[in-house]
Amino acid sequence: MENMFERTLLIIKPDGVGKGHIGDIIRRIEQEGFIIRGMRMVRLSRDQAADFYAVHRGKPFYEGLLNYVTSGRVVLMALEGEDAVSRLRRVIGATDPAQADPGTLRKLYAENIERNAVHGSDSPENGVREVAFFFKEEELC
Ligand code: IDP
Ligand code: MG
Repeated sequence: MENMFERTLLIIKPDGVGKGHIGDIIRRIEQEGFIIRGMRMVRLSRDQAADFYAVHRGKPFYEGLLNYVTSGRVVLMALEGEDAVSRLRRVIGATDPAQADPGTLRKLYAENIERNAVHGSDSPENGVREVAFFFKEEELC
C-alpha cells in the first residue's frame, strides 16, 4: 500500500507535563521526523474533555479519564507526515504501559493505564477531526 501523508493530534497529558517530560517528548517527535504544524499549552475544561472523549462516554473509566485530563496543563501538537497516524501510535505504545514495547513513550513515561502520558489519534479520519477540534486552519503553519 502507498504511504499517505496524514495529520494526527498528539497530546502531552497532565502527568507528562507535570513530571517534566515536555522536552523529552518533543525531542522524540522531532527525531522521528514528524512535522510540527501547531503547538499550544492549555488547561482543558470539563466540557472540552467530555466532547473530545465523547466516544468513551458510558465506559467505566470515562469519569476518571475526564478528571485526569482536566487535572493540569496539557500540550497540544498538530503533527503531519507520511503514515503519521500509525507511526505516532507505534512511538506512543500500548494504552497500558505494562503492555507497551520498550522505548515507547508510554513505556518510558506513563504511570499506569489511565495516567499514560500521551494521546495520539487512532485513525487518519480522527487525526483530521482531532486537529480541527483544537486548531483553526490558520493556526497551522
Ligand atoms: P488510547 O489512548 O491508547 O487510544 P483509549 O482506549 O482510546 O486508549 O482510551 C483513552 C484513554 O482513556 C487512555 O489513553 C487512558 O488514559 C484512558 N483509559 C483507557 N482504558 C482505560 C482503563 O481500562 N482504565 C483507566 N483508564 C483507561
Ligand atoms: Mg484512543
